[in-house]
Amino acid sequence: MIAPKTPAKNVSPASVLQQSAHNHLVLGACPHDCPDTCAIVTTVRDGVAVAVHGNPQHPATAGALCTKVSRYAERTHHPERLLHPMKRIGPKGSGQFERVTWDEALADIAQRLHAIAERDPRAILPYSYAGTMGLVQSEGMAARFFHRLGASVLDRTICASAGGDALLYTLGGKIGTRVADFAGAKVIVIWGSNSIASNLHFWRHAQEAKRNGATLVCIDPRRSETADKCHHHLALKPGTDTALALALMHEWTVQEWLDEDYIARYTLGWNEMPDAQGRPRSLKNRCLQWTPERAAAVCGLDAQAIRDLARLMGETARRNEPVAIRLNYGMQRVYGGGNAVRAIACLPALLGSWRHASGGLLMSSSGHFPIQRAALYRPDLLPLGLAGRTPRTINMSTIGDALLAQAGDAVLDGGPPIEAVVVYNSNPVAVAPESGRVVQGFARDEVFTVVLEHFQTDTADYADYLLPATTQLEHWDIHSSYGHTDVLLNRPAIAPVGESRPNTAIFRELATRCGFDDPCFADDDDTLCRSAFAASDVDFDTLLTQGWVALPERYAASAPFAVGAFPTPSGRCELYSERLAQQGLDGLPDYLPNLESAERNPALAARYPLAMISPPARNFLNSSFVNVKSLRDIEGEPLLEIHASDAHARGIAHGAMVRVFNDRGSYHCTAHISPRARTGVVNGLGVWWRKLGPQRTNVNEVTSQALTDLGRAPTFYDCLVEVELCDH
Ligand SMILES: Nc1nc2c(c(=O)[nH]1)N[C@H]1C(S)=C(S)[C@@H](COP(=O)(O)OP(=O)(O)OC[C@H]3O[C@@H](n4cnc5c(=O)[nH]c(N)nc54)[C@H](O)[C@@H]3O)O[C@H]1N2
Ligand SMILES: Nc1nc2c(c(=O)[nH]1)N[C@H]1C(S)=C(S)[C@@H](COP(=O)(O)OP(=O)(O)OC[C@H]3O[C@@H](n4cnc5c(=O)[nH]c(N)nc54)[C@H](O)[C@@H]3O)O[C@H]1N2
Ligand code: SF4
Ligand SMILES: [Mo]
Repeated sequence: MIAPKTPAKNVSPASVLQQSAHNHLVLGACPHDCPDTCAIVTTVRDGVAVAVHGNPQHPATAGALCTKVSRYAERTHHPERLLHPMKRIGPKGSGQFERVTWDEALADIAQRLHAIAERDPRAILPYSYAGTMGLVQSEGMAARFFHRLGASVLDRTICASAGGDALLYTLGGKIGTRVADFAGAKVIVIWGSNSIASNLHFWRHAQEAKRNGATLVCIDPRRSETADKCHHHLALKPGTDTALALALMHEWTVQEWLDEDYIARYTLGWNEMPDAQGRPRSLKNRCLQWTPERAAAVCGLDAQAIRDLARLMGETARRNEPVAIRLNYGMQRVYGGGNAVRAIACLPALLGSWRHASGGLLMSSSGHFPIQRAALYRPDLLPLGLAGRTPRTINMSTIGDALLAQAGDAVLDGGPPIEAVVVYNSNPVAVAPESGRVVQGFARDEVFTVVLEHFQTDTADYADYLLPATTQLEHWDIHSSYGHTDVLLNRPAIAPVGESRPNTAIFRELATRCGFDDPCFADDDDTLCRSAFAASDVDFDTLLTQGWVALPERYAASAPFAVGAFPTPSGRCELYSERLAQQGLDGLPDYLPNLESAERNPALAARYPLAMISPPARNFLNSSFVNVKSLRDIEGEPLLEIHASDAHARGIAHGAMVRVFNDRGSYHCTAHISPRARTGVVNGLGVWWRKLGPQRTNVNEVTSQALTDLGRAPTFYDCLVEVELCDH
């Protein structure tokens, strides 16, 4: 274990916890893919983590963790934790393994990867996502190793790249309203986000605003736990957010609620003339085509509800009071998701909401962090392994097709078939779209598969080698956030469980065994943690003693766009994006119907008339925690929420087992006739482990590998299905 260069001070952050002779407290960070990035305090007794609490001294955490992570000790000391390296003995996918030594496993893996790399390293694919968000245990050593090898580069699109690109083209980056500033807003629109389930610490600030008289509005096809607690809920059809946003602009224009001064000074594309090709460059002209009636028909809403929302936002802004939007990822998991985020990201500029610290919009705060990515991940090493070949990129969202593709196929970026895949921090067999193809791909004997995991997940079943990884309680890491603007340090609280090793240690060892002697492979985790923010004035000693440190003001100012200064090429909020136009795309946001919709594909909609969305269940985090019994007991079983009229039309009673299907596949779950579902839309809550669901399937059997308009992201919520009662 690595010792910190500065000895830890005896920290006692806990007014809620008593440090005693038997207990000691260790400061850490929640590693999960969640905007809140909580500071955690682990109580350790006799080498065992007995409890995990929120750090009361970290303002963003305020001493509270969500239910899931409150069970982190249970997850860490779970009886099914992987304790030893294992090698496959049964057929691929059977999950049958025998114990081997680390030496045996690493020697064989290094030898096999090296042999492939000598022929063509692009045939090796690292597959990882956000099992841990830590900058070090995610890609710290892994990226260096795969770059040096010359392996395929993974396009990490599965979650946020449609919205991320949209924000980049509109605002210039993932920058926004500070989360704590929402407490001062007068109107908060929670758009495509179930904050109570997935962003609890934002909800605290929204509650405070509500107590101070703010009006809360939720825009979500599902009547979520958050919608229950807002003053107004607009349950639009999935994938129609752009139409709603354009109708809001329409109303603000005709009612003269716009902030013409802000628009003139700090935006581009509101009033302009057509460009050289004659394409319109005026968002004003476009939105004037979107009356509330037209949008209402598209969205499945009342025109009056749209007018009321426009009035609420418009009049509040005219009174010079802050209107804030909490935008999240719900609406970007459809074909037009990038355009939807672009349209919504234009709204605060039109009302001049950015003038207020408590106005504006927050989607992700990750762009505030000055992470030293080049030093940490060493992309400069990539050409070394390639011996004159061009590197290639594989999109993680089409992993099913990629594993099954032939040499030269587009999904392989024109390169060779995949011969080896190394999975860490991810569970693609459960979470990637169109599971039928994903499972078929991972089942191929020709694909040498290594999985680094805490548990024997659905993906782990397909491993040739399954390697036990440490959890957050057992390793060092450093964290940025996509909800707040603090840096957090995570210290190991206990020794690695069993023979588990940090991801970094495993890739460091593989690098050595492949003969890579670049000095960067000798960096220990302490060095990696320190290098993440090395060039900025994030004070590491404060991190060691306090566990977190706020980013210096120059990176994380309140009211970032009060006087424009958008980090776009024009320095303005780009309602019209010349960069998009140059790619041959529409420079203005427009409504793009779902690929799977009556508008675009009436024949498909006739066969599969229900739109399915699959937002996460509150007590799971993607597919993590599904195997923690106390949390699974709360969720019960895989559910499909369905409106009473849609259920009755199909003879489906509450609690019945149903089959959800389309041309891609089918899965079984229990129907819940629920007011949370609107007519025509079913909610298949995710993401269960396949092997813990009925018939060993989950919701991704029916989702598609089609990609979004921007950002090459998946379209999980652009998915037509039919539902029928099961025979048994
Ligand atoms: N408890 C819990 N927390 C999580 C996660 C988890 O799995 N469980 N996952 C984490 C991850 S990886 C992420 S990316 C974030 C996601 O964070 P959010 O994007 O806030 O995700 P959700 O809470 O699922 O909210 C998405 C909401 O969008 C709605 N929605 C679906 N389609 C549409 C649409 O077309 N338009 C609109 N307006 N709304 C739509 C869904 O019904 C859902 O309520 O949450 C993180 N936090
Ligand atoms: N139908 C549908 N599918 C979805 C979504 C949806 O809304 N609907 N959401 C999508 C989204 S937003 C996302 S982000 C993806 C998430 O997909 P993933 O990033 O794959 O997330 P998880 O399913 O949580 O799997 C993470 C795995 O990493 C492991 N892990 C955690 N920490 C470590 C570590 O330190 N080392 C190693 N080696 N392993 C570790 C965990 O045990 C867990 O099995 O899923 C997507 N899939
Ligand atoms: S999952 Fe989110 S809310 Fe829960 S402890 Fe982690 S950062 Fe906090
Ligand atoms: Mo995500």
